[in-house]
Amino acid sequence: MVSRRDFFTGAAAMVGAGLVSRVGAASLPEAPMMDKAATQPPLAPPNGRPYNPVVTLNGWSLPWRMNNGVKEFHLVAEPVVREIAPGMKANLWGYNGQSPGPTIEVVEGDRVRIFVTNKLPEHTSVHWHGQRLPNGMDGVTGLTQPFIPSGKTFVYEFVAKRPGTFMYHPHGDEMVQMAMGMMGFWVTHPKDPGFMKVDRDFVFLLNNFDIEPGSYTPKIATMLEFNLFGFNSRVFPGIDPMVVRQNDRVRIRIGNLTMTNHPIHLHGHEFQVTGTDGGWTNPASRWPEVTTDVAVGQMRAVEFDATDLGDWAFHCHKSHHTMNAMGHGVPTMIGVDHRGVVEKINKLVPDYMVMGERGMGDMVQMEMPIPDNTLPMMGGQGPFGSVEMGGMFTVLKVRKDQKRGDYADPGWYKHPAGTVAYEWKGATPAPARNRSPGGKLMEPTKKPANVELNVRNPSGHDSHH
Ligand SMILES: [Cu+2]
Repeated sequence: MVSRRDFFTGAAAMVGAGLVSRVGAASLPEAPMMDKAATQPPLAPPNGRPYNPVVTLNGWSLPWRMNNGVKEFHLVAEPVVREIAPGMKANLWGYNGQSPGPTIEVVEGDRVRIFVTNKLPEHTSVHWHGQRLPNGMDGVTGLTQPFIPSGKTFVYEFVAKRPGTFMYHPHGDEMVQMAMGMMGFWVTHPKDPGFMKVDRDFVFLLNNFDIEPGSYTPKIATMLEFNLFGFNSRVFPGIDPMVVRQNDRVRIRIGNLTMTNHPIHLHGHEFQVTGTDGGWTNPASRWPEVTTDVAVGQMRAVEFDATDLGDWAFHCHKSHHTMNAMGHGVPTMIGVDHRGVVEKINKLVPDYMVMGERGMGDMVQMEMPIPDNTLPMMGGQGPFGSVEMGGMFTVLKVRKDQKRGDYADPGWYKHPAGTVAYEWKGATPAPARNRSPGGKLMEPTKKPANVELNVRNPSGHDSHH
């Protein structure tokens, strides 16, 4: 990666040498690249109006060049290799070395000029999702601009009028380009850095991919049957924790460019939705929640005071979305006793294993061999064993002695003695049970015929995520 220091020194040198003309740019701004999927520290603004920078989960913010009061960014659309989690890489399309692209941070009222170089094998465009801008800067191929041909650079320029939470993505061959990971986050900070100030401001996009175990490239025609669900093109256990100091005011901003909605759930704290795609919510309109649904194309900002110490799960509440590729499309074997069969099969196939007759948790413990370049369907080693999660899952770590501005992982929470669920070792008499079959149900008018229906989806897949 081009370090920020090199970038700014270079930019300053260029300005000093008079290489940047007074009107517009005589040269392209440098395009910083990122080759890591780790969360980068917040990018403190070196010039321009002050603001409180965000932290992009498993991502970074794009440095800019200041040119006569205009913030100039350079995005390069290109094929990238993204580590989805340790043990799995994917061939995606993205911007400046990664997918998603870098977060762009500007301040309300900033004039912004974005150079977009297309290094993809096909044409593209960039739509600045949610922004108020001149129609011709809206990035819709064919409707508001010609497409950006492969190998060409286009310039977008507008004033970031409305503060809030935004996204960017192509608007031309969207089905392919978004399935390949082309998207990025955008934050327009308020002019007054004290407005709705928080101590930590995390941002990320929701993603879905369909990548066959053992392969590297997403299937682009998949409409609903995705097998990998992520935060910023990472899946658990590859998603970094959100580390905060106790009593920090925390904001988490989420953008959804997947094909379905995601009910995002936080443990141990209540939050309020303080921002949507349309701006900040009116304080009188807010109510407390522990789960908020983020629909397709929407952005949500949630806020809370991190009062309670611990390692708190933070995840999508659709259970298929906290599971990786191998867990989808397996038959239900619960309650099927194959012990006798297994012995017979084992004589023929020594490695044969019964899958999931007592649920699928056992399969995590077995650490079954899996194909190259895929991930266990669920896992992630916690202090008490496997977390049995995948996909859209991470941990909010609230610590008393985490220093202000320190995002380093403090390790696992050390629970005070007597505060962890424990095994009951006393007598276990039979519990009381309600034996009434129907309670106070009304009698059916006609008795149903005594027919048992066995419905099975012929594809073996669940098509309702
Ligand atoms: Cu989800």
